[in-house]
Amino acid sequence: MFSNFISEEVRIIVFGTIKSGKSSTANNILGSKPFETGLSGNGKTKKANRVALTSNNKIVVVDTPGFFDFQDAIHTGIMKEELSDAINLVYPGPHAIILVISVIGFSKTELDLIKWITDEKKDMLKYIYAVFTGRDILEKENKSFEKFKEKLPEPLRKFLHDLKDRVFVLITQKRPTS
Ligand SMILES: Nc1nc2c(ncn2[C@@H]2O[C@H](COP(=O)(O)OP(=O)(O)OP(=O)(O)O)[C@@H](O)[C@H]2O)c(=O)[nH]1
Ligand SMILES: [Mg+2]
Repeated sequence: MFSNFISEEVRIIVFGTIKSGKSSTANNILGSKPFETGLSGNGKTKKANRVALTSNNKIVVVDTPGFFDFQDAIHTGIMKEELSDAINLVYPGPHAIILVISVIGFSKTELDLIKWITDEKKDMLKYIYAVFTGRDILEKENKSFEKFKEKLPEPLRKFLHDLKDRVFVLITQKRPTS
């Protein structure tokens, strides 16, 4: 398995807006399902959670609660609290911070978040990877990711362009209805 080829621990934080598919992405990376996923309720994931791949503990993934409204998350301090909780769980620091975005749930929250990262959290940028969940939904509509990207707001397209090859479009878990 992949984990047999890495000699050092790899520490990954998964974050993003509510219901974007963070826990599904985290499970996907680990190849098991330690994190609860689903559409019901106000946010399945309540606190930053750390799970290490059990075979040899070489992949550590921290799943985080989603935030619904970026301005609210900043003003109430939730954003800072969530991020510092997650960072504390990956001492001495993360190798990757995965920003999860759903192809169906894209909103102003993501735009605000990206602006915050690029303006105020530049030190985070070198760790950021973007994962779009819901590739199956694009496939169902016969839409390529390139076509999907054309419709995205300019700041997000620029952000993705600057990430270069650190952008992935995945099927992390199908919605129960599909
Ligand atoms: N069709 C489809 N559905 C997905 C995909 N990834 C996740 N989902 C669905 O999206 C819903 C939310 O997934 P979660 O992984 O729980 O999302 P989350 O961001 O962790 O949610 P919270 O912790 O509640 O913020 C679930 O019903 C998943 O089945 C995908 O690639 N395709
Ligand atoms: Mg979750």
